[in-house]
Amino acid sequence: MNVKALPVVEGKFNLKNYDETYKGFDWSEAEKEFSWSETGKVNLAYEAIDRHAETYRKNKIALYYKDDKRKEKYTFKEMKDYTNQAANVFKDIAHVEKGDRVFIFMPRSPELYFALLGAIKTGAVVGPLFEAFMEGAVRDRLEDSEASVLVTTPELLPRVPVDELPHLKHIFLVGENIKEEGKYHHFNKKLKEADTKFDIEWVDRNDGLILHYTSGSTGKPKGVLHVHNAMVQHYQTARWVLDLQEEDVYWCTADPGWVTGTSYGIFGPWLTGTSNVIVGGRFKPESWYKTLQDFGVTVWYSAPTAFRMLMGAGDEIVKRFDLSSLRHILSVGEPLNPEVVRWGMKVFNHRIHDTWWMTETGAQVICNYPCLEIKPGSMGKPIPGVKAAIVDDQGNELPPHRMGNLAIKKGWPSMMKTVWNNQAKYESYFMPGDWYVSGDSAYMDEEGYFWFQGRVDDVIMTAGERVGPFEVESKLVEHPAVAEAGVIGKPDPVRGEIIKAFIALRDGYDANDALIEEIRQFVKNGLAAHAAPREIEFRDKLPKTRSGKIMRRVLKAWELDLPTGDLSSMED
Ligand code: 6R9
Repeated sequence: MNVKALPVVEGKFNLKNYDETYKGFDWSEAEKEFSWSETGKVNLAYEAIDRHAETYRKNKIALYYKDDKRKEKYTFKEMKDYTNQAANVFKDIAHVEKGDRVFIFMPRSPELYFALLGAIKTGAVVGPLFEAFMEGAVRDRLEDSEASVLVTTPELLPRVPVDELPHLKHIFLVGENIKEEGKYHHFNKKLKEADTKFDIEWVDRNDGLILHYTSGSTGKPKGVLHVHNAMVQHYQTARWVLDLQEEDVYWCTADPGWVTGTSYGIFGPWLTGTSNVIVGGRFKPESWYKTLQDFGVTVWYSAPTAFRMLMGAGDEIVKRFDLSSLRHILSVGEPLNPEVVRWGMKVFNHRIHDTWWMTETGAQVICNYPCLEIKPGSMGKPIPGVKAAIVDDQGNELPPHRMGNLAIKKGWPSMMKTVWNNQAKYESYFMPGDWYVSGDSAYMDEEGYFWFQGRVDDVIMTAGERVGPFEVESKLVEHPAVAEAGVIGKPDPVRGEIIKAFIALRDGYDANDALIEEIRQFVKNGLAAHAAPREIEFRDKLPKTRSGKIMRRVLKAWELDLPTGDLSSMED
């Protein structure tokens, strides 16, 4: 393999002028960064790890890892060796070949990252699963993908119905003192014994890389397949949107079971040769602030639900930490409430940059950039090289300020390749005009900023007015008593639908009729009379996905006594 040294980052790839770049950008420029431009073949794991180990980044820290028990760090050279060892383990013991599915079901730990990248080096398609999945969820995914290899822990093994999964040939257990027998192997032991040299499986750009299962409102979860070519967009957005530069210390809080935890927890930061912080264990405000402080995190990517929890923990604890290293904060997964942006300005003195994308898009699509003004509440503008629009149900583009389907012109580099075993489902995403239809409802303003309104299914029609649940929820969380809010439309004989809000209160507030009335008035005065919830119900917690999304369809199903659909992605 003819290795090309990486260019020193001189800001060449960081976004300086959005409009100019948008006008002139061509993906072929970014594609030249990768080996296939010279050899025709590529492997993402090589581009993310090995190539750096062959340059001045060899002894740079690639991974800072921390949880309650472990604190470790690994250079790019060490990552190269460990991922080579993992690749050898898969190849020699499990005979993994290109295209085989290797699934990983375990909590975050360095071994998870060695396994995931090692499997990619063998040409396998990797499938990361949330550690919290129960047996049914694990079975559905391993069955549908026909995975032949699983990496898990002894603690999680009882949730894997091994006897019912005929394709599953090898199980690697991560931990200490593990008995090896038949198809069960001790991963750490095998890793230690394996060679640190490995002949990478060079693949085509459009060969399979990763399967992420996502839940829809109906049916079983679907396996969204991404290919190695996605790296072009991971890389480019890591520059433009994450704004990663040589000296950065980056922390993405997402688990690899969620697409954010791979595209931007693994691929984006390492394709750009960035020092990446990975933290295992549970969410605690103090320990999050301590992580930012102790590692000197400069770029931080998290989600609205986490920011709202930090906000709920109060401003005083922020002051106990030195967060002066922070320079760039981003959010994804749910609409970012303007109140949260204002809070971020107050406590961090930084704007939180919202980014919109989906499992299916594979990488960021509509974003706020360091070089662009932020309009709090807006998701920002499409990345250069990608066209986004609001279209009607026939695929016609709508003018500014009209609410409609958020759609993307087919053909961006990280677009899903297919839905596993379900080509019909894949095709159902597209509309005439080569539009990929996201299922989100939004509008664009006259300056080209996009404003999220809700999932198309969640948009409320009340007395002839279209109301996006997000607007109402954002107003609700501005009220000092409200920690979180989920808003649904409830069928009503007179108004078509009425707005019902489910609210979790902040500590120290009591649910009572006076508060209900006060909150209703607050929305009425702050937004519009028709947007004020006619019904408000208090709950200790709102139903959420493991990636922190409020599950409005579940609220609605509970309210109307309807089937809830697939709940495998729901938090306990
Ligand atoms: C990356 C990811 C996708 C759905 C998407 C939308 C919601 C994501 C958002 C956002 C408003 C944002 N979503 N980012 N909504 N503003 N910045 O989240 O992928 O788990 O597949 O979810 O999440 O509804 O359609 P995924």
